[in-house]
Amino acid sequence: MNVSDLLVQCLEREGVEHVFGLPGEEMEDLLFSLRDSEITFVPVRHEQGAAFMADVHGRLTGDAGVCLATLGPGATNLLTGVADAQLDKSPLVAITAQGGLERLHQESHQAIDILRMFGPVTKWNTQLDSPDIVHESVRKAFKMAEYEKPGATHLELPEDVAAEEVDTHPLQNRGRIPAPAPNPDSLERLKTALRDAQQPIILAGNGAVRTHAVTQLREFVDVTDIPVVSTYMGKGAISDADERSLMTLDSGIREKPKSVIADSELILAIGYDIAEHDPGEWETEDAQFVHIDSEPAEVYEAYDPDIEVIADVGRTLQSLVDWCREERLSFDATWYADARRRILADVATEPADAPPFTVRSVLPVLREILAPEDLLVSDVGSHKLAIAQNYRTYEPNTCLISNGLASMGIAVPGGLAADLAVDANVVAATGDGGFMMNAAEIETATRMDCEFTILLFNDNDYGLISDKQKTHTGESFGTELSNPDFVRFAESFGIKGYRPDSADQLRTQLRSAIEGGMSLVEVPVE
Ligand SMILES: Cc1ncc(C[n+]2csc(CCOP(=O)(O)OP(=O)(O)O)c2C)c(N)n1
Ligand SMILES: [Mg+2]
Repeated sequence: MNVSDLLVQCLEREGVEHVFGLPGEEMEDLLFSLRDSEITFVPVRHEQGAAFMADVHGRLTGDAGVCLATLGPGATNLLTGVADAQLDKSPLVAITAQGGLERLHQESHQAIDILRMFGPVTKWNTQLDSPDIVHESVRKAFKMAEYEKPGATHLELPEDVAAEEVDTHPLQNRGRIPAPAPNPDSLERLKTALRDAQQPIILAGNGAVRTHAVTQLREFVDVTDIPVVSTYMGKGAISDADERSLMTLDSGIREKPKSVIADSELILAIGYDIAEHDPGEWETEDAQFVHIDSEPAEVYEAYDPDIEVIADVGRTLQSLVDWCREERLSFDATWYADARRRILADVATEPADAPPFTVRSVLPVLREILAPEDLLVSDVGSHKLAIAQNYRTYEPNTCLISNGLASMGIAVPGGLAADLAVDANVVAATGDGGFMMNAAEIETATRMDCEFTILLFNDNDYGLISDKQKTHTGESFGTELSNPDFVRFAESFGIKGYRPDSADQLRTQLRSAIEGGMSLVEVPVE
């Protein structure tokens, strides 16, 4: 057995089903080891696509997604998706090839310091410079990627080491390590704060969904009537059909530009990271923050929690549920009723009779077609803001938004990975800009027999950037685009292409697209 065989055996032992990657000659041994394994190797069209696929797989399943690239340009192309996983707290293991150890001290073909380059965008990385460390290093890469808070790790495999003989065996994945129970003193302080509160509010972040605390969160809300506002990445923590849901931090702000969070004096931030949404924008002034999470809060003047309960989020919430039941503690549900009405009115925007439509007006149509457990993956741009604010989400992990690194280009590869991971309809919503970055992965999707729908909001513009420029200066520059005929572009990949000409067609074509196979719906937007 050589090192490549062992590495692949280690991946099998971790339960890996897909490796997303793009080959290079320095990883020949590894490719043949993959060929002879239970794992499906998914060749992609750009390494960034592979990393986004692994990123979305990790976010949806909690099991690290694996992506593979060659040395030099392969590794540099992979970097953005790896950084995305790291800032979105999504477990991912990146593997890159490297030239043989005998030439790494020199300037040599395609050799760059990949280890150093990946260092700042991973929790941990190492070079597999000896056959004897491979089994431990792979186990460590998965263990570190998957435990709270999850993120990216990276292994570099030099070509000569890959071919060496080895006789160690994969180490066993012993399962998730439970986080500790909440500290009684912190919990007491939190109870006191709750007892004194008039209008508490819950801010549900990425970690509320990621740590599977949703059941306890919903029970806590049922018992107390405390309203929930989520971050973009916390969408679905509570169902938006629930009267206590105030959707996301920016929902309804078009009518009343201050978030509802500003009306509360006690903000219970659950699984929230400041990378998701800047507390500096909240105008919360004298409000008291409680940070309920698996790690202490980042230090930031605008987010300086009085109380931090650092423990398993679900267990903390369960303790609160039990205590609130005993105490019969519940809160006034009238103070946020207006905000909920305002948000729902905004969400109900109807599409115009003919294009151009607006993203917001398409979302209720989409919501009608998709079942609660169906999945929407958003790209990054002005369409993302509309989706974050106005797309009603009923279940966790059914509206995936990247809001840590917030990189354009995630939707098509993300849609592919989601389609492989879940048994539900998948829609990848994207702008024309982000779509063209990784549109080539449509070919990967058809080759993998995927069946998802690309919902392309076309404004022939880097819309979010021109919107912001216009808000600041009244004009825009450097954002206008021209595009291919997207319907014919889709058809050239052998998938169905649609471009609705009326509100009726928007409904019927979107339904046909979602119910049919792989498809693209271009929606002209303002
Ligand atoms: C990789 C990357 N490059 C640049 C940006 C900055 N950026 C954010 S949104 C945006 C425009 C997105 O345009 P498009 O995909 O057409 O979506 P729209 O805003 O028009 O809905 C840009 C350039 C980014 N977030 N990611
Ligand atoms: Mg655009």
